[in-house]
Amino acid sequence: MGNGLSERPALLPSCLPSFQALHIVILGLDCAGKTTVLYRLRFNEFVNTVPTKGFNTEKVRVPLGGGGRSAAWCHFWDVGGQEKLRPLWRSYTRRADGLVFVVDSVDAERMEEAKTELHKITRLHDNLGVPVLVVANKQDLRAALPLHQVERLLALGELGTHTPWHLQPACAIIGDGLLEGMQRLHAMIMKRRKTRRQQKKRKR
Ligand SMILES: Nc1nc2c(ncn2[C@@H]2O[C@H](COP(=O)(O)OP(=O)(O)OP(=O)(O)O)[C@@H](O)[C@H]2O)c(=O)[nH]1
Ligand SMILES: [Mg+2]
Repeated sequence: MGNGLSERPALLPSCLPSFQALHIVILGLDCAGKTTVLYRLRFNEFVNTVPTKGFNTEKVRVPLGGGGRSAAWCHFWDVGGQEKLRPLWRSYTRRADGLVFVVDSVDAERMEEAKTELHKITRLHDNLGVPVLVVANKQDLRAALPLHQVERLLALGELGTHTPWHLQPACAIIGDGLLEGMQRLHAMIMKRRKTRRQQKKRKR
């Protein structure tokens, strides 16, 4: 994979203004690695996690390439993935610009469950058309499913023509793949905004 966050300087602190920050919600089954993703993006280091009982939130300036000159402020919401917490997801996604759906690539047994949750959340009226970055996490482990199998088991092709998605292999503990994934998500969000602006203009 390479080109991971681990090879980059620490991200800028989140004390700078965050107006116009993108609202990004990180979802996925429990133990998929959501909080590890969040803190890798925020601190550019591995943070040992405990299962999330509610949510974690961080504002992060995510570099978009181009020699570090361009970046996007993202306000991340990482919501606990335990079954009893999943009904809460929809209240976090209501005004989301983008979703990050993290899957444990080793957990073949629960891919079906992950698929059900992914399709359920993307089909909610408020989330129609919201771009999704699917993170195939834990690719550092030997038993990790290859990307094409993750794509098939999650039935990403059935997400619908209105939901742009990108499947990104990643290892959140060292950061591989996360920055590339975020850049793809940012590009999808910007494309959607442009399309919506053009549609509004045409209606006038
Ligand atoms: N090997 C490996 N382990 C990982 C990776 N990402 C996360 N983990 C581990 O997976 C476990 C669960 O990670 P969390 O980030 O707490 O998972 P979560 O999705 O936030 O779980 P909930 O808060 O319960 O929803 C931890 O032991 C992490 O260290 C990865 O890329 N590779
Ligand atoms: Mg968590």
